Amino acid sequence: MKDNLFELFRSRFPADRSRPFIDVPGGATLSYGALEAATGRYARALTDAGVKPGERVAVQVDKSPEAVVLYLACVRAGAILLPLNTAYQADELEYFLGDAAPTAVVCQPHRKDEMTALVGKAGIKAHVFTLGSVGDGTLPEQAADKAAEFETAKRGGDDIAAILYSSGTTGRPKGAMMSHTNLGSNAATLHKLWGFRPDDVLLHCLPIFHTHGLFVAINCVLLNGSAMIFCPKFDAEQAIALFKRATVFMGVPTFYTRFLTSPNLSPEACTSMRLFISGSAPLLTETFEAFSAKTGHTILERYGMTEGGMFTSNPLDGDRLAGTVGFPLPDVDLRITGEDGQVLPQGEVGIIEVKGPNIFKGYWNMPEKTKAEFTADGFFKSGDVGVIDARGYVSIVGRAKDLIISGGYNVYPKEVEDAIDRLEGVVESAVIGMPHPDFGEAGLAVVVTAPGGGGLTPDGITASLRGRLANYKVPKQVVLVTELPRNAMGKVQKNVLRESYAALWQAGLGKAS
Ligand code: MLC
Repeated sequence: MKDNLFELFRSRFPADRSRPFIDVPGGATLSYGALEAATGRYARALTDAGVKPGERVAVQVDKSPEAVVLYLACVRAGAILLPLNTAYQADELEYFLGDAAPTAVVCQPHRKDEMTALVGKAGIKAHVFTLGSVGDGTLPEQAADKAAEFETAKRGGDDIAAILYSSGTTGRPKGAMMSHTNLGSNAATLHKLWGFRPDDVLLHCLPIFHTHGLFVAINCVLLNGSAMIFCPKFDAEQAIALFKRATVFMGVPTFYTRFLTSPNLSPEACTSMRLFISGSAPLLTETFEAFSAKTGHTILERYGMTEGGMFTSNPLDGDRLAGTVGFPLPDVDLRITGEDGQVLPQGEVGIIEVKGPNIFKGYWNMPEKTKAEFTADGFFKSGDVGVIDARGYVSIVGRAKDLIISGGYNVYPKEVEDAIDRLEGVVESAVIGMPHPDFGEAGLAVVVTAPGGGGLTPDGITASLRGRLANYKVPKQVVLVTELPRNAMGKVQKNVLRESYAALWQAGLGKAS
């Protein structure tokens, strides 16, 4: 039982269980005692619906204290949590359901019929629960009648606690399997490295269906047995007003650029804050410097990905350097390799490879893909291009894979291109990432239409994509062309497109928002 992540967390809960865990501004609060009881009830509701250890529970719900309870109830029941972005559309969901074959699905109340139909379409049998944003829905209703006592399921450290899906440069989205040890070890390392103190209060404004908001942020708080202020959605003004009640903040770079546009960001607003952390996308040096000038705080940038949580971090004590992601975590081996997989000397640019107790167990149902992503000696090939300087600081200098990071979300051009290419009247398309003042990068689609165009317009294409792809994947601009530039091998030259449209964007033809 002790290898079950829930028990690790429970061993760190405060002795006084009336101490707060979650505080929603203007809304609900949840103490550690209430958390303990509610996870027992939710775990019982899940197991009564037939969920057994090792089976999947797909969750697509709004951010709420109950959603956190559900995460921990899944872990406690030994089930595998499958968190899904609320922006995912029917086609995306059908694939995840079919691939992961969950025994239970928890969705927003207004999407119950749609989800039930998707379960049928995906050809699986799953109990559909609902959970709303204010603790409403069939799951909390049914859980209310259950006993709070629940014997935590026995799990080994290598058993899977969660599967997080990400798309890719080719083929179907892949589900990264994170074990109890993967999550627990990374949380323990970060908790120590970032110097969590008993009285810390984390201001939580991230979504909770991805690694950053779900695991990095919440797991540190749970290991600390302390409180978090839990905002349902990121709002820069609200967050700045809440700094005075908090000590630690974690955000994506877009959060910081939005703070910088506020007249209320000042040293006074941040007097109780001790640590600002940034990740999920590159933090521009301008943002780092402007934030320091406006608040006196040096943002701590760290680096990681879904397939292993965090890999590196700038130091808590010591120089936090702009443009770097700091040092490998104490329990993470990180190396830079060349094209033939040879390990490169310090100072040379190559692919970042990582190994450690946090690195995922592989992709769900994809042994071949898993094998391809690991080296013979067990390092995970991150696909990021980096370099290590003489002091040991790691910098990310590029990506080996075709990926756009928009507002902290990964968008794979291939997936968007496939969706565009399926539209009637489209011959082919190329999606490229363009610098964007708010989201860091945003997608631009360059589309070749059939002769006559079939009446397709950029707005029409955007509208068609909205129902098929999560909104953050929909390109911010679509341009129609007669052909795409290709090299001698017939491959589309995205670098040429980036160059041509960089000028177009700056000339104001592109919409920057
Ligand atoms: C929203 N939109 C986005 C977007 N977020 N478009 C591109 N990229 C995004 N990230 C869409 C909206 O749906 C809307 O479309 C339009 O853009 C404007 O929306 P908005 O109101 O300005 O956006 P908002 O709701 O405020 O959301 C922006 C945001 C959010 C930055 C707050 O994207 C966010 O919380 N990002 C955090 C992502 C995150 O947690 N990543 C962690 C991954 S884990 P329309 O069509 O309605 O006009 C990971 C590992 C690691 O990467 O290392 O951490």
